[in-house]
Amino acid sequence: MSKKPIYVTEPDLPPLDELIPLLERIWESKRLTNGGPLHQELEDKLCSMLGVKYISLFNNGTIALLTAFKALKVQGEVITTPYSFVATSHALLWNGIKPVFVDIKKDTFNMDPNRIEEAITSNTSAILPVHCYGTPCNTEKIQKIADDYNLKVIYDAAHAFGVKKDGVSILNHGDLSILSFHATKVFNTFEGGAIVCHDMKTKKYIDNLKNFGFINETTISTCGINGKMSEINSAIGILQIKTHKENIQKRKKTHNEYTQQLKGIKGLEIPELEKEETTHNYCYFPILIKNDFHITRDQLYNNLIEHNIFPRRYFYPLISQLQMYKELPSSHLKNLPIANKTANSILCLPISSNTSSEDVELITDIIKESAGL
Ligand code: T4K
Repeated sequence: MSKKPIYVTEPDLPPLDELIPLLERIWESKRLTNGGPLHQELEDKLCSMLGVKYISLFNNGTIALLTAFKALKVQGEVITTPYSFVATSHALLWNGIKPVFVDIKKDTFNMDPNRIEEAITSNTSAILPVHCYGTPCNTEKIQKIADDYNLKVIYDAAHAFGVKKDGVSILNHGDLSILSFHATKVFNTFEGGAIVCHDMKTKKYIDNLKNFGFINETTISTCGINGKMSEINSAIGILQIKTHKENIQKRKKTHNEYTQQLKGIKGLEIPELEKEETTHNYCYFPILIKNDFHITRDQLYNNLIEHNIFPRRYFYPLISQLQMYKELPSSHLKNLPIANKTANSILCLPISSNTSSEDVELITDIIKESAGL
C-alpha cells in the first residue's frame, strides 16, 4: 500500500523562485496575452530546441487541432485512429468533418498504413494519424499514400514532444503537427499546445486564425477563434525548457526499471516502443494484460487502486465506441479488431520525472503478486 497516492503521472514544475522574476516582468509590462514578449521567446526557444522551422503556440492542444483543420480547409472525411484520446476525433466533429476509423498495428499502437487506402473515398481530404505514446508513425508510407491521393496529413503529436527518428524531429513530417503542453504531458505549460508548420505563410495564417482572424484593429479576415497562449503559460514553458532533458533521463530510468522488474511474467507484455532509430520521450509506460495473465486487466487495475496506485487504461474505451461515433460504419468492431483487443488489455503504469525506484518496486511487487508469483 502506498502512503501517498501514485498517479499515472505527476507534472514537472519549475522552481517557484525562478518564476517570480518572469512574473515581475509581466506585472511591470502589463502585457498579459495577445502575443507578448514571453510568448515570442517561447516560440523561438521551442523552434531551436525541437528542430522545427515554425511553431504557433496555443492555449491547449485541442484548440490547436481544431485550428489545424480550419487552416488547411479540410472538409468531408478524414481517416484517423480510434485508439487515442477523444480530442483527436472531437476536433474533426467540431469542424463538421466525418472521421473514418482504420485499425492500428499491434506493435506500434499507431494507425496501420496498410489499412488507409481501402478507407479512402471521393470525400477523403486528409489523414489524421497519432504518434501514440510518442512512438513515431510510419511517416514515409503515410506520406506516399497522401501524395498518391492528394491528401493532407495532420499529425496529432500530443504525445511526441522531443521525439526524433534518425536524429530528426518527427514534427517535420506531414503538413502540420499538433502538440499538447497539458499538465500531464512530458513538457507542460499547465495548459497549452502548438501547431508546427513548415512555412511562414502558413504560420501567419494560423496565427491569424488563433486571434479571431484579426489582421489589424478594423480588419478581420476570417472566422477565427481565441487560441492564444497567455504570458504566464509562456513563462512556465520557458522555465520547463531548462530541465526538460534531465526530466526525460529520469523517465528513462523508470522505464528501464519497470522493464527489468516486469519481464518474463506470463500474460504480461511490455511493448517495445523504443526502437534503435528513435529518440523516445518515455511519456507513458504501457503494458498489455493478456488472457493468460493470472487475473483480468480490470482486476489488476482495481488491485492497484486499492493500494493507492492509479494507473490509467489509455485508451479504453476506443473513441469509435463512444456514443457520438459508434454509428459510423467504420466504427464496427469487425473493422478494428486490433484496436479493440488492445483497448481491452492496455494499462499505463505511473511514470513521471518524480517516480522513484521505490515506487516502481512497490507497483511491480503488487503486479507480481497479482500474477500469482
Ligand atoms: N491528442 C492526444 C493524443 C492527447 O492525448 C490529448 C490530451 C490531446 C490531443 C488534447 O490535448 P489538450 O487539449 O489536453 O492539450 C489527460 C489529459 O487531460 C489530456 O491532456 C491527455 N491528452 C490525456 C491522455 O490525459 P485525463 O482525463 O486522463 O486527465 P486527468 O485529469 O485524469 O489526469 C491524469 C492524472 O494526472 C491524474 O490522476 C493526476 C495527474 N494530474 C493531472 C492534472 C490535470 C496532476 O498531477 N496534476 C494535474 O494538474 O486526461
